[in-house]
Amino acid sequence: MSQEHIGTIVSIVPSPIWIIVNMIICHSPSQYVDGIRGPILVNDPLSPYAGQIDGELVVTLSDWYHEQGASLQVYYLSLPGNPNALEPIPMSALMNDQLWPTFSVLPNKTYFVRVLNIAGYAQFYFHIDGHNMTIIQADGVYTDPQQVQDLYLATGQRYGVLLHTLPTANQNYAILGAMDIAGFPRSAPPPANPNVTGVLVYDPFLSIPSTPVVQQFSTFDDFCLNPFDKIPLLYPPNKEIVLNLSTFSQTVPLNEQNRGGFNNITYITQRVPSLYTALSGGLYALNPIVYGNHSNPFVLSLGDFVETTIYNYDTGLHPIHTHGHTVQLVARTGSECNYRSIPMRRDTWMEPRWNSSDPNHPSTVVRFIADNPGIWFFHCHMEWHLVAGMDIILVEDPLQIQTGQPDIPLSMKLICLEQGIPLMGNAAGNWINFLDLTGEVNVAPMECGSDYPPC
Ligand SMILES: [Cu+2]
Repeated sequence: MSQEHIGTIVSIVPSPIWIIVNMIICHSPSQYVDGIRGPILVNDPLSPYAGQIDGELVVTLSDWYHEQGASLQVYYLSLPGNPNALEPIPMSALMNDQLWPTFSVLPNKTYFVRVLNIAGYAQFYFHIDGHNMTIIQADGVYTDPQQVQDLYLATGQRYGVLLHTLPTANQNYAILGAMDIAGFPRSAPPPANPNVTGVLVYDPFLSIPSTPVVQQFSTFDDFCLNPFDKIPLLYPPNKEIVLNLSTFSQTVPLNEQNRGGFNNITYITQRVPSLYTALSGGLYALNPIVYGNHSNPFVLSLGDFVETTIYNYDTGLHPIHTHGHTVQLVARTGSECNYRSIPMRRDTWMEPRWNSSDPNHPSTVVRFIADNPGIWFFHCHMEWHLVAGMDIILVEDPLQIQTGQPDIPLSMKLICLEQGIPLMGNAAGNWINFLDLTGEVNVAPMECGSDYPPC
């Protein structure tokens, strides 16, 4: 890839946030698992906890494969080659992209620890021997203090916790990041190294602790967290979106693929990016058909109170992530904190697993206000599921997008031109008759890795 995209990120969201940087996202999205990922830390001088913090630590948890993401994606999506749609299992857990990282601390201090799961596939438990933690932030949303023993982080989730160190420096302590291997396919071989250990160093001249054995992690239901700002439950919703999450097959001869999606629609990249369709569509931008059926678009009006219910028709784990919003965590099957008057908000939440013998499908319910015009990706945060099409787009107030962002940055135009991606038109690239979808992409192209041009 010879082009670069120069942009400016303006964030009013307090830390930690993170982004995935993909240089050639259309053809090799799985570069994410190759390591093109990392945290962006946003310091917040107005943090309600600012006066309590003596220092900061950043901990990333991730999974590492010994093959490149593009090859693994080809394997995963191939129905003939992978008939049971088994996700590639990572080889190793990493903490701050290494094994045995050290974190120096002083006794009797309070540290703000930002913990991020930037793995492509694995969920993680997080544990610090001999210490409790106090959650004060989830996905950038401040919470009331909630003391916990351990954390559970789905892919894409971030926590900010306060760690109060012990009064004396007579021992160093292990920090454990442990993959939730119960979430992996049962018939797949387990990871070679599912645990990674770091060290909370009180005194570098004292011994390094060994990897701890935790019989049972003690975690906290994030639907039971309390948002610091006490924003009440949005009521009543005037826009309902129901999404049935499932996996299925594309049975096109010689192009049979394992796919996933919502409402039996698998997301497929269209000829024209949806943002360009919205920008060039005039009033047609309000009509969902112009984005293409396989963009799985939902058009929202400014100010809509949106309720989204996601039913899990698959037996696997699915951490759902939305761009553009933090959503109110209204209900989750099995939670004791459903339909509270002041629900927690965050941008990534875990779907409950479905037991295939259960006629009822578990679900989550979230709400948000459509107050942020844009084309927002809403998807499972596991990279393999994302590339299999477990995604929709929220087309939020498209006429305001046209007003607020009337043009595309030059560097982005050059990237598209080099790849033959049109800058205007409906999903199929038609711009004279915006309602003519002849040519929209209804079949997921054969995956063939990172070769360019695509096969
Ligand atoms: Cu998923």
